[in-house]
Amino acid sequence: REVEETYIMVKPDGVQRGLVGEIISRFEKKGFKLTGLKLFQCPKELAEEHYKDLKSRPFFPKLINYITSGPVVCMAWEGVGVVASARKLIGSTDPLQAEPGTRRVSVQTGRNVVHGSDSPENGKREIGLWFKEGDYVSGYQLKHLG
Ligand code: DAT
Ligand code: MG
Repeated sequence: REVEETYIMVKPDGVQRGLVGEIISRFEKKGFKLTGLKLFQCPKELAEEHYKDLKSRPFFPKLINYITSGPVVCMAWEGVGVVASARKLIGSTDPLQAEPGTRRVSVQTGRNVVHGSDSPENGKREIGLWFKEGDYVSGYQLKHLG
C-alpha cells in the first residue's frame, strides 16, 4: 500500500457535540500525519462543489444547508492506506452520533457526522478544494514515523 492523503471534515453536528478532539486523537494514535487543520465557516459555493456528485439527489439542498449551518473542522491526513483506515476510524463514531432529536436528515438515515474521502483521488481533489497554500503543509517529518 502507498502513502495517500485524505480529507476529513467534522461536520457542524460533530463540532457542536464536541467530537473534534476524539477524531483527531484517533488519527494521531494510528500514527497518521496531520497536514491541514482549521475551523471554517463554509460558503455555499464550496459546499456545492464538494458535494457536486450528489447535485441531482433530492436531499442535496438540505445537505448544503446543513454543511453551511455552522463551523466545520477541516483536516488533511497523510499516511499508508489512510483513506480506507479513515473510513473505519470515523465510522466507529456512530454510537456517539445516534442521539435522537437531531435536525440532521443524514443522521436520521444513519450517515456519519464526519466526512472522509472515499478514494485517494478524491482525497487530493478535496484537499485542493478546502485548503489554500499556507494552511496545508505536507513537507515535514514526524519523528515517530522515522
Ligand atoms: P458518505 O458521507 O458516507 O461519503 P455520500 O458521499 O454518499 O456518503 O453522501 C454524502 C453526504 O450526503 C452524507 O454524509 C449525508 C448525505 N446523504 C447521503 N445520502 C443521503 C440520503 N439518502 N438522505 C439524506 N442525506 C444523505
Ligand atoms: Mg462521500
